[in-house]
Amino acid sequence: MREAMRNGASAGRSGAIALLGAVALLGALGPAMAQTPGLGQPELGGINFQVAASPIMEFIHWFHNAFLLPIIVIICVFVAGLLLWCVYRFSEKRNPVASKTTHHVGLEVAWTVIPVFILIIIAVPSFRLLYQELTIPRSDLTVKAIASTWKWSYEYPDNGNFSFVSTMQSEQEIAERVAKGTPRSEVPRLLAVDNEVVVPVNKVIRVQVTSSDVIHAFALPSFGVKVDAVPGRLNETWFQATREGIFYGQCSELCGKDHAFMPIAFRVVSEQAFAAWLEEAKKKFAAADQPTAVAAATTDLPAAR
Ligand SMILES: [Cu+2]
Repeated sequence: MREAMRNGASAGRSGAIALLGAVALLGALGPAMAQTPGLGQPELGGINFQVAASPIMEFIHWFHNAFLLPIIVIICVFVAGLLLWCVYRFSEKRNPVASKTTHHVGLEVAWTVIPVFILIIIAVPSFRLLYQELTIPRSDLTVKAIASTWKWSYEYPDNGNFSFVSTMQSEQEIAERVAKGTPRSEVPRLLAVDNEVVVPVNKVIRVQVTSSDVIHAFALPSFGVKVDAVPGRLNETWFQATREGIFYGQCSELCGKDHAFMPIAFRVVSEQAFAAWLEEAKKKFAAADQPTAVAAATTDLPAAR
């Protein structure tokens, strides 16, 4: 891109157009470059969920932060207040003669019925969220994620059926990428990988998840996705990324000694950028897909004589 900008400055009208194009591309890449803290990766000292980048994660944010949290705060304050008031009001000093009351029908009905109503109120959005997580809409693209100790491989079954392995990068490899111009925020320690999964923005992505050895779990917090990777089973989940950028997740099932070192990296790009990447990836990863060539035997086996 820098080269395009340099050429653009030195050559006449077409150069100016190229320069404009490069500036436009820079502008388009802008949001992805300046990674919002907490978007697609954890932030230092963060206590909230990661920033939402899918409708499901927005629903999870609302359900937890705006719905459940106020309910549990009200209940906790009420119960703690009641306890403190009882300690104060019914101490031996203020209440020397204890009441002999053992039953109160009205109270007993109230403290049974009110919690039931609270649970029913919570159940309504809870089941709605579960339903939306588990019902996969018409998908535009399928990505198959296969876990193994301790890396992920990915397949694009409906887009050329190529596959590739994605492994965590060492700190030295990260330093090399930063030296080549990748923003530091895009390649966090213990999360950056060599081959990122690339998907288009605003499209429904169906993710099929399985494992080739032990149980792992596929999780991408900013998309609100977490599903077990079970050997011999094909689990499914989905997400619709609403913004471009790089999104990281980790294996979320204790799977063995390198459980902490098998990150998941999804890069969300525009539809055009995805089409361009797809063409390149088909060529790049096709070579790895070729069956291993075995030299034909030219001499008869001793047993065949
Ligand atoms: Cu694992």
